[in-house]
Amino acid sequence: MGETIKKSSKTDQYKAPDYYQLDELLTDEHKMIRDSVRAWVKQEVSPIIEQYTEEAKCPLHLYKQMGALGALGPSLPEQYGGGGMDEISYGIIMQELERGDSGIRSMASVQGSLVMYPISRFGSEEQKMKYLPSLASGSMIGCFGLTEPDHGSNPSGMITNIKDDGDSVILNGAKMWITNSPIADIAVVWAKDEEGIVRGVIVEKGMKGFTAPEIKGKWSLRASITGELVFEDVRVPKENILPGVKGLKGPLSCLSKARYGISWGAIGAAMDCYDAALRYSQERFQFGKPIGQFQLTQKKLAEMITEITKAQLLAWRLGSLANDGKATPQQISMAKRNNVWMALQIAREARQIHGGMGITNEYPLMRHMMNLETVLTYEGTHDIHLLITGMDITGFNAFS
Ligand code: TGC
Ligand code: FAD
Repeated sequence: MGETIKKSSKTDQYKAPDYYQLDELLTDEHKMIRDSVRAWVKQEVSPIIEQYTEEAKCPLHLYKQMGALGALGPSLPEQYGGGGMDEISYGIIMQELERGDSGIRSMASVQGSLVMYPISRFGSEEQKMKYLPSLASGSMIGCFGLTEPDHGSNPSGMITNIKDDGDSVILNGAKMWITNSPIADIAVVWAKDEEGIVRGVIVEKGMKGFTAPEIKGKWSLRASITGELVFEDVRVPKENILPGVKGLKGPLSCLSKARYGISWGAIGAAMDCYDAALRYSQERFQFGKPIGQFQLTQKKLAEMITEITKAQLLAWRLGSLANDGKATPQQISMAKRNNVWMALQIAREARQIHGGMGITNEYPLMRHMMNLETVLTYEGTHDIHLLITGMDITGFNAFS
């Protein structure tokens, strides 16, 4: 697992669409960050991603490179190795990574927003010093355990629990669908204490009674590794409990951070599909003409660029609100839901424009499409985000 696959010699011809001159909304620093991540994706991700996907392998060697790029925890404080960047920079980085592949963006999302963020925000000084610099550099890998076999959309029902035992707690339970779990050095695990209050616990690889088997057979996000977390009387020192938060708002605030990144990331996948379809429509001839001359192809392309542009504006405005500390979880839900759905529709339309060629690994369409099925479900499903918006505007809870 993780061994380097030879780079393909195929040239990545990607040209990012910017129909509404959104570049003018970005600072020179944003553009510099964007250009460096875009160039890295072209050089390091595009030449290997189809092969890693086909073989269902995680390109682990990219972690340290992403650390060096500043893609792990970009908007976290610099003091412990975070990037100290603003929220728009964080979003742009996720967009560029997911342009390469949703699995690569997932590697960065989990590490930055679901592992480094809770330690940075809720951890003790000792925990920050011990874990954050190694996580920021990519020399340590983390995972985030919230979902359980019987509690996905409803994490408040979790049964994973900790019981007091002197200087330690004893952890029991199981988590399911955990990105990175089989390769992670640490897991930020959410478990109920004896009063039924959700607490965050840092579990380290090698602790007795802790295993993390891989989940195989995924047709989506194949370049990202997923597994379980199983805890059988795992003794965890109390110093590994995150002292700064109690209750479900702990993990849910991490989700807000990661969902924000996904709302930008999905645009990257859509931009890649649109760009491939536009080029193909100019190069592919049928009935003696480029297929881009047919009105039905133009309808598809025109609708794609319209939806991408709307999503870009939504993400940019959300980023501005986030920079001012004003983005609400509900606004983040709307952007995650809209932009992931938009990207999935565009992947499907772009695949159609490519005809039969669209189902091959010569083009990124099926890979993005299959990946986006996961992105539509994780970090809160498409329907859960709709219900979050519904509750926000009506005041009525339709979850339960
Ligand atoms: P509810 O009563 O609404 O909330 C409990 C407490 O949390 C607060 N809160 C939030 N805080 C910050 N950010 C958010 N997004 C928040 N949402 C809620 C809330 O204010 C309350 O605080 P307090 O002080 O009153 O206690 O909780 P509920 O049990 O009714 O649940 C609501 C619901 C269904 C929306 C929520 O549980 C939910 O979002 N479910 C979806 C689960 C989910 O998204 N799981 C994701 C797992 S991680 C993952 O998928 C990683 S994939 C990563 C990758 O590979 O990239
Ligand atoms: P369920 O909650 O069982 O939902 C099934 C269906 O029922 C969905 O369509 C849902 O929308 C619908 N539904 C549920 N409740 C309601 C309701 N009240 N009203 C209407 N419809 C409803 N989790 C982590 O903790 N950490 C990770 O790193 C992580 N990585 C993941 C990686 C991958 C590849 C995948 C696939 C998942 C990952 N997840 C992770 C889990 C992910 O967050 C959950 O799959 C997701 O939250 C949905 O939970 P579920 O799969 O149990 O579906």
